[in-house]
Amino acid sequence: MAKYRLVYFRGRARAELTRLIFHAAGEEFEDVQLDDQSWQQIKTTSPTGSLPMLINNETNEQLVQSMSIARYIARELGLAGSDAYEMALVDSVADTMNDLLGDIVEVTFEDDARRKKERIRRFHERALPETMEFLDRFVGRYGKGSGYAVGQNLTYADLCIYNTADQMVLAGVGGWKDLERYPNIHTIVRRIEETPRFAGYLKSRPPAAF
Ligand SMILES: N[C@@H](CCC(=O)N[C@@H](CS)C(=O)NCC(=O)O)C(=O)O
Repeated sequence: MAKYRLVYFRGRARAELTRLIFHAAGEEFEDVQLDDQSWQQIKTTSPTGSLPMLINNETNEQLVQSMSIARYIARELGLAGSDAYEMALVDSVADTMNDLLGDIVEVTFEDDARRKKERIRRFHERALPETMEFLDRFVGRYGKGSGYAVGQNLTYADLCIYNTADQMVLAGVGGWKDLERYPNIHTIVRRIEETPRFAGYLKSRPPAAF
């Protein structure tokens, strides 16, 4: 039996980062993907009434909040950085990417076509370039040419970068080409795509609506 069960909807949004961390570490996990009807039946079992929720199958302990879950699993599986300072640098990339993911999720769930177009315009005018210019410099400084975001090894910071870019494309907010002007970021994204254990998973993922 897998130690952990990750419960979310049939989509990527706030759960895919943790899925990527499990895959990066080669750690088996139960990937429970609910439809809305099944969710309504168990909503009261989530401490916050929301998903994602991580359940330890051995202790039945639950954890909520997507970034807390991702950080916890990354620490457990050795993908969080090598010392306290490196961990903080990794977290700062993750939080930066999570802010951008928030913008993308907002666009995804915007039903009004005019407001959606306006949000996408603002995303390209401000959020995307400001974030990526900062991050590209950051990776140049702390990745030190390793091809990873921080230090000499893969951490969940790299997975956050990939995941946010992937969700930007999935949401129709931007394209992979938008990353080409940020060389350090582009290198990380290509590297994740080409790493065999990810390539298999990325190709086998079911199509997702969000
Ligand atoms: N800050 C929380 C947000 C959780 C959240 O808003 N989850 C949404 C899906 S992305 C949800 O559970 N919606 C269903 C509901 O509230 O009933 C996190 O990052 O986990």
